[in-house]
Amino acid sequence: MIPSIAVGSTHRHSAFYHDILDGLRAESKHLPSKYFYDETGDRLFQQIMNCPEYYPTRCEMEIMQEQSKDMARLFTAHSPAFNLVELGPGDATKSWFLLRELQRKHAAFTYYPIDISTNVISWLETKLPVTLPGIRLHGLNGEYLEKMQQVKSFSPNPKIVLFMGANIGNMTVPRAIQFCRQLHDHMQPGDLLLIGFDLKKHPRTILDAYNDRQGITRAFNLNLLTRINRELDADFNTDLFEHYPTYDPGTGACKSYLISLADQTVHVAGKAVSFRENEAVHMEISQKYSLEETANLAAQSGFQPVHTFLDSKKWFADVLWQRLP
Ligand code: AVJ
Repeated sequence: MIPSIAVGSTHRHSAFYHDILDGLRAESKHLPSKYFYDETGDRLFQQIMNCPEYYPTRCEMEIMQEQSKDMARLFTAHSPAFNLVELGPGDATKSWFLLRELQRKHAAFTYYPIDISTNVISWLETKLPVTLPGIRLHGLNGEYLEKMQQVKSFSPNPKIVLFMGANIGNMTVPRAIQFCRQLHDHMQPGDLLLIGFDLKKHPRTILDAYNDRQGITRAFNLNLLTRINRELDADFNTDLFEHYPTYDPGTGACKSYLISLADQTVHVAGKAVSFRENEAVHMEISQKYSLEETANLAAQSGFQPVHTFLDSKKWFADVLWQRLP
């Protein structure tokens, strides 16, 4: 029998299709937050970063504005010539301060931003040479680890890897350990890694950051349902799901859920998915760390902490690690 070419067949093999349906069919329903970032999601995230309640971006920006000089000093002392690899640079507004300091010091480095979005890479390749004339820049479009491997074939120089913006928070702690071990395996002994962590602080401050009064974070979560409707021929009614952010100060896990407000059946690419009233769909984790916990993560993944850069409120840390042999 030849399988019939049914409605939705164009989606059948996409990773998006499989990830969404697997998540919705699981015992505890979940949707991967990496899919938040379509065009609308990118715009909503920009708006979140401007919300009064969403502090992490401003804290890390302060670190980069105030301490890039110290960072650049540590980097150039480490190696006269190096490859500066940035994972998920966004518009590089934060790393820009570091790049400028490195240029001022006439450091011999090539900047390799790695991003899954072609837009991000082409934007950086057009814009950065304007404000940072003479920058040696080689954008790479694709998966982090795969592209890191490729950097080695371009240049044998030591690597300094940046993974900022608390993006590591979107992994559970076990996943973060696994990811840092993979980074370790893609680096050489002595190479440096700078990771941004959102730190534990008053639980109310954290919860408010994911529950802004303007409802932008709510829209950010619901937008994934709209994206699924558009790209997978689904029929979610976003009015029947409620944004429910949580923060557990014990574990440091900040999790967002969508709660079904009714017994309902939704169709995704022709497949029926049922929700009970009050059933939760886990959307995103933004894990918070203490400084001790970041040091434990380093120890468990083959790195030695070298330096900690904190903002004035001590709400955010960019930690510098060195890869052990
Ligand atoms: C981009 C992953 C750091 O988890 O704080 C912001 C994304 N989600 N508000 C975060 C996000 C809801 C953000 N990161």
